[in-house]
Amino acid sequence: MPSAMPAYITTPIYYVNDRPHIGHAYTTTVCDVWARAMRLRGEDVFFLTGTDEHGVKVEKSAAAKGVTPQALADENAAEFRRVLQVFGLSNDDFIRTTEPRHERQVQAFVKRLLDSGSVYLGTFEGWYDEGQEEYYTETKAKELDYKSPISGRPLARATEQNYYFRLSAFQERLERFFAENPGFVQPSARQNEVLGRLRDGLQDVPITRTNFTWGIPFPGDERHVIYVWIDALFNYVTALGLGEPGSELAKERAKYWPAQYHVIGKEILWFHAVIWPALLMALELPRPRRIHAHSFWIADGQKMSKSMGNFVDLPTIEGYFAKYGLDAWRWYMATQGPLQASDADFRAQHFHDTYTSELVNVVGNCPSRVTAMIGKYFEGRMPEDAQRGGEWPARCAQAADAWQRAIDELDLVAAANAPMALLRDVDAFINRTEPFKVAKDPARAGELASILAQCAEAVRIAGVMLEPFLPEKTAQLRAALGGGDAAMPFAKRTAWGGIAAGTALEKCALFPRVEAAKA
Ligand code: ME8
Repeated sequence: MPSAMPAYITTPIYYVNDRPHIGHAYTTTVCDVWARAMRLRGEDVFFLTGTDEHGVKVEKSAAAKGVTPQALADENAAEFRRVLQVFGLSNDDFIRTTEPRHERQVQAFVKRLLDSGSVYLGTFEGWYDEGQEEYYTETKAKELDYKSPISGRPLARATEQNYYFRLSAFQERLERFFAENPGFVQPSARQNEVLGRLRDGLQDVPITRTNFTWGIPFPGDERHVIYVWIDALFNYVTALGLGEPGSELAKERAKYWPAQYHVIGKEILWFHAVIWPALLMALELPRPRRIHAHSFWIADGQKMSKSMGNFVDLPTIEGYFAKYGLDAWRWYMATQGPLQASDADFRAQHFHDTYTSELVNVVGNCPSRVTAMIGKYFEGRMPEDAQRGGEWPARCAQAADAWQRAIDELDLVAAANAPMALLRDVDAFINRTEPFKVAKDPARAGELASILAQCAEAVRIAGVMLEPFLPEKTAQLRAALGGGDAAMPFAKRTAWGGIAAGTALEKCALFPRVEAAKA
């Protein structure tokens, strides 16, 4: 049964001054696996991604290329869109912050903040990190030795009149909110960081800029443009039409708010865990249910960075697709990635070993063994199981339960492990019952039929749970096991007895062995 609460999941919106790389692919794939899993459960899912197109960085990159910021944004947004297609990602919309629907609503929200007194005009004296477009007070700048914590470049002295968001007024409400929602930020190590910084006390934040023009004009004072981060955070609600209640967009999509998950990298946690909830409080809108801040992919033990130029880039990723297939890439992202509190090292050899030990040796080999034996001993027809599954129905139900609980927690490793453990159990069952020996004794034909029917059915059920991770290969597996209605809800699809006796089954080979990567 679809639950009454729709499921909304978002990625960060990506800067268009950069080409898509493993980091973008990663977060979007994590969200895609979750979105597919929730659809499989029959939930009403909305999965959003998009591009963050304003700000001084885009303005500067465009100037360096001799094109307008809009032209640069158009080109790179198109590239991000193309990449999503190549990756087979199933997002329901792609929002761009230069779209009129977004700009109009951001202005409407900022106007509301101004009218309610949450935004005011003030003067700032302090330090500015140009690369990050971030301002620091004297105290903070001193702590940083007057250098950007990100790029290491010197901070610039700045005096500016700006509009400010009264963040300080939300100190107590935020503290209460965190106390009442202990799981708001995941993993918990990240929540502790936020709480620590919150205890230092909140200061009002400037939310406009006057030193460049590539941004959304501040309503009523067009010398100012809205700070790119404020503009960007609102994408999560402008895509749903929340800034224009009563609009067609809102009628269709307002039901998706609040988001169940904002999935982000840990470097942008403060904006999502503190500034965003405070903005929503000021607007009297519900807060998202969870912020999941994952860690980073690093490469061969080193931080990937734009300046080092060692990001696993698109051509490299496409090389993996060519060699191992798209599903193998998704599997590595989802099961070996930095979803929790530690970084994950991307290594070609590790990719290869994971492919071989999990996809070739288990997900590929187990169905191949089972369908081959059914081919050999039962002319490729699903045998009749007089034991009605024996202990397997309970074992499969337990795996499906574990899978569901893991998906609720965005624990993709545990969600992948549920069907993997099932397949390993099937392998162990085959090794223990030795159907190839049983087959030699005609008196044991019934036993043989039960063993293989149980294996085939357990494999089918594991396949359902693997669908969000391996959409292409599990479609092949489904076809080999006689098809079945992929649109049925998860509970029905994982119930025992989906393959009727007599159904024609085909031998399937899902993951070919691939030669080891060169060091
Ligand atoms: O920050 N490992 O955009 P962005 C894993 N526009 N994930 C990584 C990664 C890595 N090494 N590097 C990047 C922005 N990411 C803003 C966001 S949201 C309202 C505005 C992923 O293009 C990760 O999700 O720099 C990170 O948060 C995001 O890319 C940053 O993308």
